Amino acid sequence: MAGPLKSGKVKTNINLSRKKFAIVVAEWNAEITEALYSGAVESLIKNGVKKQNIIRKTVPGTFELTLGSLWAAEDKSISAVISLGCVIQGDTPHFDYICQAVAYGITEVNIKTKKPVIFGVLTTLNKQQAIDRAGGKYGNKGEEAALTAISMLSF
Ligand code: DLZ
Repeated sequence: MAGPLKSGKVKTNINLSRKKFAIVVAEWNAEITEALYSGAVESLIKNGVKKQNIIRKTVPGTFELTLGSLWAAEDKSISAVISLGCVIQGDTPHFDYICQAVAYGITEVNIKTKKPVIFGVLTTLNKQQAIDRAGGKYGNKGEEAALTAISMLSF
């Protein structure tokens, strides 16, 4: 995995067994987003999060991650939200609109709720690039997003 979180475990002095996480999963490209979800869950558990403290929410597509993540973050019991989606470029500019909207939307949710809302969205040119980043040769974006959530809670 690129970035600072290579070991799969985050050094933290917070008690993760008491923290509750929401994972919001987009259904579009489900084969990929389910792999991201598994990576995120495994990573949270490996770092001491209790299975019953991981709440899954599903939205239709990546565009809907913004509102779904806002709803999840508004729940007072939730410490951090992990937003998972996969947008694969097609023949029209739709890709650009969805990617821009969700990146901006998730940023807004972070600011509005003052909670870590992690951008676990793959934006790829083709399906193979997505497979490579959903448990393939370039790691798992879901795992990376989970580690980022824990890092942010340790701020
Ligand atoms: C419409 C659409 C398209 C073309 N591609 C994707 C995609 O690659 N990944 C994804 O998560 N969602 C896609 N969507 C659906 C939109 O995110 C959204 O659900 C619809 O535009 C309805 O708001």
